[in-house]
Amino acid sequence: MLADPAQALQEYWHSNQPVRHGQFHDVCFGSDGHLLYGVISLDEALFADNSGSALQHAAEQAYRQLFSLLEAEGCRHLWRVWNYIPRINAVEQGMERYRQFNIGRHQAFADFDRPVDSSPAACALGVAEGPLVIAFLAARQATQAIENPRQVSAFAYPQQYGPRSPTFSRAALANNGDRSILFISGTASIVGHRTVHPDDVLAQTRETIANIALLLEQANHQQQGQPYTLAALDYRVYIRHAADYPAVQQTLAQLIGPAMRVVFVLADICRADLLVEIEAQAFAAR
Ligand code: 3EB
Repeated sequence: MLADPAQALQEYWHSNQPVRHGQFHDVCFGSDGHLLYGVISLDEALFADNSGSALQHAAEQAYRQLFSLLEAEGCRHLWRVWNYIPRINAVEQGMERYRQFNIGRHQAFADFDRPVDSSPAACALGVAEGPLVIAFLAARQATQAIENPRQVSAFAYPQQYGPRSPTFSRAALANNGDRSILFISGTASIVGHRTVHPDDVLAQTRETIANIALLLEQANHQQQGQPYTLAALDYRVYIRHAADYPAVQQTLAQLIGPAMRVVFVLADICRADLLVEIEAQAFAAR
C-alpha cells in the first residue's frame, strides 16, 4: 500500500444468504450458492521437477483446480480474477515470467473448454516474492464481456507479446439481484496492442483513464440501469515506482474529481514499459 503505511486494508464481499466456507485442494472459498469467492495460493517450487517452466505448470494447475471447483459447486461463470505473480517481469529460461504464466493459464482454459473470447475481467500484477496467488469471484450466472474499441482484445494480441495470449476481457457486466456490477479489468496505456507513452507516467495515467471512460460508454450501451460514471467507480491503482505516487494521485484527482475513492498499491505491471495500471468496479441500481 502506498499512502499511510499504517493504514490496513481489507476487502469484504457480503451476502444476505448464509455462506458456506470450504477448501478444495489449494483453493479456499466461501459460497452462498449463487456467488463464490475464492483464493488459490500455489508455490511454484512444487513444480520444479516438471520439464519446462515451473511457473507455467503452477498457473495451469491453479486454473485447473479453480475450474474444477467451479464445476463442482455449480458456479461455472468466472466474473473477475486477480492474478498476483512473483517477479512478473523477470526473464527465466529465455522467456519473461508473465508470458510463461500466460501459456499455463491458456492451456487450462483450453482443457476446460472455456472460450477465451468470453473471458472474465482480470488483472495481472507482479509481487516481489512468495507463491502465485489468484483470487476470483464466480457465479451461477454469466456476465456480459465488454471490449474496448480502441484496443485489440487481449485474447487476440499478436505473438510479439508471447506464444499464448492472455485470457481476459476488458470489462464484465454482471447482474446480482436488483443491482448490476461492473468490473473494469486492469487497464493500462495501450492503444491497439502497443504501449503508448513508455517513459511518461502521467501521460500513461491520462491514456488509461481515456480507456476506462470508453469502457464505461460501452457498458452504458449494454445496460438499462443508471449510467456508470468515472466519478462513481471504486479504483485500485497499481504503480511501479513509489516516487510516481504523488503525481499520479494529483493527475487522477483532476480527471476523476476530488472525491475519488481510490487505493494505491506498489506493484510491477505485466509489461516492462508500463508504469501504472488501473482497475475499478461499481454497483448500479438496475
Ligand atoms: C493489458 O492491457 C495490460 O493477464 O490477466 C491487464 C489486465 C493486463 C489483465 C491479465 C493483463 C491482464 O494487456 C495487462
